[in-house]
Parts: sequence; structure tokens; C-alpha cells
Amino acid sequence: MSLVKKIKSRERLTQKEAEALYDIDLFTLGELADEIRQDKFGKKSYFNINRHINPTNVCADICKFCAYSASRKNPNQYTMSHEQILEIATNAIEKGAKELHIVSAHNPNDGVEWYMGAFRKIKEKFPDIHIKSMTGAEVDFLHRQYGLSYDEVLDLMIESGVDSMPGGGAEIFDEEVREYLCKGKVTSSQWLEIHEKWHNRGKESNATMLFGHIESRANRIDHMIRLRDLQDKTGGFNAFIPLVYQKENNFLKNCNFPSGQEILKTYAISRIVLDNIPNIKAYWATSTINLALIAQEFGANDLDGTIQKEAIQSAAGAKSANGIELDEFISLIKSSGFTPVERDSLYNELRVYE
Ligand code: V47
Repeated sequence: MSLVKKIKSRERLTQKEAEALYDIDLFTLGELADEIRQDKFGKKSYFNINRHINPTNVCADICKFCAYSASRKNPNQYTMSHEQILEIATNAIEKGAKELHIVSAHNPNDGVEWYMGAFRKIKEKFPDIHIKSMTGAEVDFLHRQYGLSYDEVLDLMIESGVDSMPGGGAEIFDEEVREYLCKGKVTSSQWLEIHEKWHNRGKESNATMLFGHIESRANRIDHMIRLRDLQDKTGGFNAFIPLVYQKENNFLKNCNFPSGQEILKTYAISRIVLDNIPNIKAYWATSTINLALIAQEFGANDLDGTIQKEAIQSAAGAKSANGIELDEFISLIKSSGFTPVERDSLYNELRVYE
């Protein structure tokens, strides 16, 4: 059976078949991905009103792609107090944020309580806010630094008020590329193990893939298939988020920066290959808002959110430092021909903007 027929009859693709998708022309691939997207979501495009908070940039790990960490290049170290984090959370919630997306560097100085206490403080004041926090890499860091098991860290997160885990730290699973990019950080199998344990607690999470640096197309497909395999077991992933590598202020040189076509193909392929992960997120902070809007026609059904402030990708050149205004976001989605739908963090619909 031809590859196109196989996709149209929704058959699962192998690694080699999925690699071959990159050889299909962009528009055919886009149509195939769009058919699957439209079956599931029609013209609806999802977003949430969220606030990213990055409480510290002090990091014990060294990832070549990172421009945010203060370990080497960035002389401006900072670590927020719980009071500062709570003040930001309060402002964001007063402005309508329904999710706090909290991601920290791997700070070896302030203990587990600095991480967990912040969640408790926020939840004491705002019991209904959704806290999406603690990447698989942060969980592994607390395990390595403080001798806690993964189970203990995950249980502490739940006790302290974390509702779901973001998809960060996955980077690219291929062991050789990973060793070059971020040696010493959470390994691929550990990242997957942590998410499996989280899902087994009845909790949901996301999964990212950092692409457009030194990885091959085959590495991207391998990454997707490892996620698909875990999703078959647990069903706990909500969204897959291909993060386009930003190249400024870091130590990763000689990269093959992807063209717009390559980025769109990667979104479309992830929609086709990841037949068991419901949402494909075009995270506009790394793709640019313009390409994210086009990605809606190439399989993506989610655009993340208003963000408000963002420090990780913007440190490496992305134009996301100050987020995007809600009215503008809604009007951009509408004028691109889609129906904006505000969702909560677990993809329940809150408001449809007809
Ligand atoms: O894991 C670091 C990435 C991630 C760069 O779950 C970079 O909804 C591009 O996980 N260029 C953290 N990316 C962000 C993250 C995330 C973002 C949006 C939504 C969700 C979600 C999760 O940021 C890290 C790393 O892969 N990152 N440096 C860079 N130069």
C-alpha cells in the first residue's frame, strides 16, 4: 500500500515510513495532516490564558543550546523569593491567567523546599489556579542533588499543588546527540520513566522535542516514536510540542537551521505519526506567530497561550519576552480562518470565540 493510502486509512507508520514523509511535497503532507486535524477539531484552534514564570536561572547543568542558564555565559544570576513568585502569580491571576507555567533552572543552592514551597504558597492563596510545573529534567535534578527517589519527588509535587507537568527537558532522545547537547542531564529513558510514573498517578503531562540544531530527521522520528510507545501504555500525554531551536547567546554552533518548509513538515509529520497524542502545539514563541498561524493548516490545533513573560526562548533570540495581548491573539487566529477556543490546561473548552 502506498504511504499516502496508509495515512488516509489511519494506519500506524513505522520509523522508516515516517522518515519517508519528509520526501513528500509540503502541500500534500499538509493536506494529509490537516485532514486528521479537521476530523478531530474542525476549524477550532486552542489556546489558554497563561503566565510563564521562570523563578531562577542558576543552573548546575550545562546544556549547549541554553542561553537562559546563568552557569557560564550569563553573568546576571537571579533567584526569586517565594514572595516575589507569589507577587507575579497574583498579578497574573488578577489579569485573568488560569494557568501558571513555572519552569526553573537546576538551582543547587536553595533546596527542595525552595521549589515546593512556592507551589504551596500559590495554592494557599489561589486554590483553583492550575500549576503546570517541574519538567522531567527538574524532577531528575532534585533526585540527583538531594537523594530523593523519583517517586518521592513526584509525590512531593502533588502534595505541594502541582497539577500537571510541562513537556520540557525532552530535547532529543537519541543518545548520541543528547550526549553532545546536554551531557549529565536527565537521560532519555529517565525522562520517559518520570513521565510514566507521573501518568501512573493519574496525572497528565506534555512532551516537547527541541529540533533544528544538529539532529537528523531520523532522530526526530525516533523521538516521536518513543513518545508514541509510552503513550500506548499510559495515555497521559496531552500535547506534543516541537520547539524550534533558537540560536543566539549559546554554545551550540554549526547547526542546520530549519527552513519554514522543514518546520511545517515537522508539525505535519508529528500530527501523522503521533496518532495517540491528541494535541499538537505550535508554540509561537519558537516558531514565530506567523508560522504558528500557518501551522494550523499543517496539523497543529493549539497555539499555547498569551504567556505574558518568557525568559528561556527569548534569551536565545525568540521574540516572546513579553507574551502577546489576548485581543491580538484572538484576532490573529480569527483572521487566519480558524475559530479561537480558550481552553483550560487539560483541554476542556472554556470559551469559543465565534
Ligand atoms: O526543555 C532551551 C527549550 C524548554 C532553547 O509543556 C530552547 O506546554 C529553543 O518545555 N531554543 C523549556 N528552545 C520550555 C518548555 C515548554 C515550552 C512551551 C510549552 C510547554 C508545555 C513547555 O525550552 C527546554 C528546552 O528544550 N529551550 N533553550 C533554545 N535555544
